[in-house]
Amino acid sequence: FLSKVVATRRLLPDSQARLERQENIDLVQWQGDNTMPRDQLLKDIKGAEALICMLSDKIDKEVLEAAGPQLKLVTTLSVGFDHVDLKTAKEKNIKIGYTPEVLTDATADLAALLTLAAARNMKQGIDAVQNGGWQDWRAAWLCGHQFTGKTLGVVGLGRIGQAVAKRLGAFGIDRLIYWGRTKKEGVDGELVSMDELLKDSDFVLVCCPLTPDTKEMFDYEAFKKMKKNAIFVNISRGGVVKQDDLARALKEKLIAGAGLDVTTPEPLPLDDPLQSLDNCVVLPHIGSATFETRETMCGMMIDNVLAVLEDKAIPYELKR
Ligand code: 8YV
Repeated sequence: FLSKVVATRRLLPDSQARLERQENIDLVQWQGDNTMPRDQLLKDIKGAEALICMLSDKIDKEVLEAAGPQLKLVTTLSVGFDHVDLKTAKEKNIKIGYTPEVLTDATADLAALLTLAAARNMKQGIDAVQNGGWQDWRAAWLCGHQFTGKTLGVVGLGRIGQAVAKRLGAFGIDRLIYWGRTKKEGVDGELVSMDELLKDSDFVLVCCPLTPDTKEMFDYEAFKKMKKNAIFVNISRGGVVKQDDLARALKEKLIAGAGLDVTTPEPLPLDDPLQSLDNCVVLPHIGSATFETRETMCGMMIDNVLAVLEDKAIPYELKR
């Protein structure tokens, strides 16, 4: 007898093959390159025992109810879970699977890349080379900001935040300060107030989850408190930033630059004010996108599915 499993995407090759090999699974999988349309998900999820989903799928009450009472697991290809209605899932006794830890290095690498790119005017540099702006050499042309002796402020010094701090430490960062709910033991950094972090940091790195507390915490007032030479980097969720305020702050040169892997909405529309700012580097939410990491993440989702179908504890469960 077959268990229905819905996947809103294809997985990486090894994991895809493994999923297709499972003889006890009736796999219903979206094959398109784009996000599985919501009406399709609402239809397909009916009768499913497990759902394999991703960040761009909104797993709200309507989806969980459309599934029916046999749904046991929602497992997501992410460490973030702000796209899942945890409250309804709990009420319905649906387990949540996620992919912590394995994406720390890949995401921290990308955060370092974005910090460097924003600090060293990579967007203007590439544009100059490609569009004829590289004509002459001037001493001050495309000068950016160096790390040596500077202060790094991390908002949310969890696993990823610490891994980014380690990477940027190698570039000469002198002082690490952070803001968060708890003091981190064994970390060579200082827990400070948000005001202090904004005032003292040369690089502000956002690595915290999106919650009602962190929603739009970076607004015009926050950017106004930052240094004029500050570089703002966000690899968490677009929702922690009031994006129009960020665009305004960059335009008015309240801060020097920004590097973003996450925006609101995603994809970022071509006519969004951030697109035309040469001091804002935007990447399309690819923090965990390395072959190694994504294959591992896909494998974890399958481990979760196989466990739940055998009524076993799932190995990568979000404990609530
Ligand atoms: C996602 C992410 O995995 O893990 C997260 O929370 O934001 C990314 O690593 C990726 O966008 C696919 O959902």
